[in-house]
Amino acid sequence: MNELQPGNLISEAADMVEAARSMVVSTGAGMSSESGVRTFRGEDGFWREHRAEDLASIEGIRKNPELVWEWYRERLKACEELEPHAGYYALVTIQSEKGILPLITQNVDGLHQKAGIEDVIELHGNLGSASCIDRCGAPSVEMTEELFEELPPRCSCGSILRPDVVLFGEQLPEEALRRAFHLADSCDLMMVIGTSMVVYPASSLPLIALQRGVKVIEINPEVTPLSSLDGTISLHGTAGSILPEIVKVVYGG
Ligand code: BV8
Repeated sequence: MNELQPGNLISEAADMVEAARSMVVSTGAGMSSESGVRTFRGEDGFWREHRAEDLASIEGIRKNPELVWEWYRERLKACEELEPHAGYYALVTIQSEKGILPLITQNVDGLHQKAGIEDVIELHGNLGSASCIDRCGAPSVEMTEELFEELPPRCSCGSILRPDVVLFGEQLPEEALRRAFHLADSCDLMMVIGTSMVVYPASSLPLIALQRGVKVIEINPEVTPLSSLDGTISLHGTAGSILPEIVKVVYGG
């Protein structure tokens, strides 16, 4: 890990962003937290009181349907009511300056797209729809506020619905995963923002880049398993403050 002072780290990261010809970004729940979406394990994390697998899994939904749907209602509201913070728009600037900025995310709240980031690879799906937990064959239903009038929402067959996100123990969408691994395997710089590096296979992406000798810029107020690895430049601060600082050094304004 680089021991330079934060100020120097920002200019070091800025130089790397400017020089990169095939930069890729990877984000976790911490990217959304300054927009008002609680993280899973961070300071105010939702999962501080609950275990991840007890909620974001088929067994968890069957066991705690109301609790899990409360959590998804909170995130659905984020999609509709909350606004992306300055960090998202800093990424939009890099995207427009570089012409392309593939962004891999573990988040399902759609905030990257809301900010105008174009090439978003959703590893764990999104909150667009829900389907029958017993796979009765009824079509998926759109995730709207009306769906939450009765908790948990039910399928026309009477079973409870599950959000069409990737739950623990479920395979990730094939094309999204293929592209994510390809980008980790071909980028010349990876920026990892707001992830605790707990969930696999998302957590393996920066490790693939590091193994190729590619630098990884980490933006996270907390230390993670990524922070101390050779090749990682760890900027210990928030996405909403650090990203605009990097963009200011590289592109002015
Ligand atoms: C799979 C659903 C094949 C949608 C989610 C044992 C060892 C290793 C792996 C496993 C194992 N047993 C099972 C596994 C595999 C398992 C897994 O990884 N388990 C973990 C818990 C050990 N993975 C899977 O099951 C995946 N599928 O591998 O398929 C398979 C099949 C069967 C059996 C085995 C393998 C599916 C994983 C997807 C699960 N679905 N979500 C939703 O509701 O969101 S996971 C969910 O939690 C998120 O999608 C995300 O991935 C994860 C949360 O992680 P983070 O995004 O990192 O968020 P977190 O809160 O943890 O951290 C936030 C960070 O931000 C903190 O560090 C904080 O400091 C920082 N932060 C806070 N504020 C800011 C900030 N940073 C910057 N700025 C700020 N302002």
